[in-house]
Amino acid sequence: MKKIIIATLLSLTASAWAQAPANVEVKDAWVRATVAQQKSTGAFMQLTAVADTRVVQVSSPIAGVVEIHEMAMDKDVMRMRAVPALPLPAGKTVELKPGGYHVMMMDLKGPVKAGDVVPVTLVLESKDGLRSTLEVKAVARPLGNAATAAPAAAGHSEHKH
Ligand SMILES: [Cu+2]
Repeated sequence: MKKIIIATLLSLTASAWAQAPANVEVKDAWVRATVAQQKSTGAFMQLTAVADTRVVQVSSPIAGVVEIHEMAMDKDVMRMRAVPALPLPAGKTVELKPGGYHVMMMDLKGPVKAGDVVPVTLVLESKDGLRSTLEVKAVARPLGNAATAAPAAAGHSEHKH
């Protein structure tokens, strides 16, 4: 009898712990590879939360400073700026992509080569303030085409004139 109670308690604990990381699904995580002397790059992914969640902090061992940025129009100029948190509304896929939200990695400790697997840690906060971490493995992709190399110049801004 005692054994059963302990087992039940253990499984409750396990599910409470598992709940937070499983709360957010990550798809297609990647980092833009760098060229020589480049000191910053971006990480991109698709995030889908089961319940309302916010990404409140991001870190990576390859970068000294990591921020969440958004690209936004400011008087006809596309600029990026740091946001304190990235909201992940329940059930809605939030896409971090060139030209939109991205994880900005600055003060890089070395070059990022295509094929490198870059660990990225997201700190998530639930609606009731509970925090958990989510480990993401982002694969570095080469600077291939203009769309990924120059997100600021591509896209909507050109159509507004
Ligand atoms: Cu940025």
